[in-house]
Amino acid sequence: MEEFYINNDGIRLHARLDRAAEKGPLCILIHGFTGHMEEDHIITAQKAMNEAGISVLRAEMYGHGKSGGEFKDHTLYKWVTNALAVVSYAKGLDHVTDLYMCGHSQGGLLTMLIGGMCADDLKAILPLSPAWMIPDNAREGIVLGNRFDPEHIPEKLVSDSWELSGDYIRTAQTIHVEDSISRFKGKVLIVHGNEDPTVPYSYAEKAAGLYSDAVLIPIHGADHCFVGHLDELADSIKEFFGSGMNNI
Ligand code: FER
Repeated sequence: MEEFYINNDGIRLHARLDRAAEKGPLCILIHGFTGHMEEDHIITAQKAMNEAGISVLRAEMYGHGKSGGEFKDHTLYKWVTNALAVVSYAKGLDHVTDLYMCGHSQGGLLTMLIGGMCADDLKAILPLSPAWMIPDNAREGIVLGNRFDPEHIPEKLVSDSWELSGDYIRTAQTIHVEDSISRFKGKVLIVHGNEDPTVPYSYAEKAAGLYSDAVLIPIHGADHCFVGHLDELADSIKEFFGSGMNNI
């Protein structure tokens, strides 16, 4: 494992690279809202990909883990800018052939957005429990179950465990994920627990229907982070890379 920082216009993005081969494919892997790269479901995804012969570049986004920026100041726009820097870094690595991107929850939404922006760079994307209702919720005046007036966005949003700037909402309200979905023509693997209390499973079904080449693997009885179902998450990923990707 190599540990380093990727510079994104002065913001240091903490990264870890786990190589699977001398030369070969690489998957970028991103955590969710309040998450980081050492969470059980992130490590499970990393190990499954390594076992499938794919190197993994985990990176932490603005305001998360050991990366720069404060949590309260993060926005999806900042994460998009960060992720583009990570894609650019990965494209510059000599040992990388095909490039993939995977992310959990808000990182899954990010993966869908970057899929639309880097459609020619990414051979496949793997949104895990992707939180792509965030922009819809922001327009409706809901953030993680907390209500606000969507036409008069407060200066800050506060819950028991986090505080966010109103800019998080202002930017999220302008994002229309369907546009990103329609731009990505490669293979998509969506893995989602059908008892996820954070992101409705129906969003996974909707995304799978909208992508031109998507597989949806439901994990029965699993919650948002696949607690107690990590083996099934690993198997879904290994199966996708083992059989699915060889057919391209
Ligand atoms: C929300 C629902 C889910 C939200 C964020 C999430 C900020 C993200 C969850 C995650 O990444 O685990 O309303 O608003």
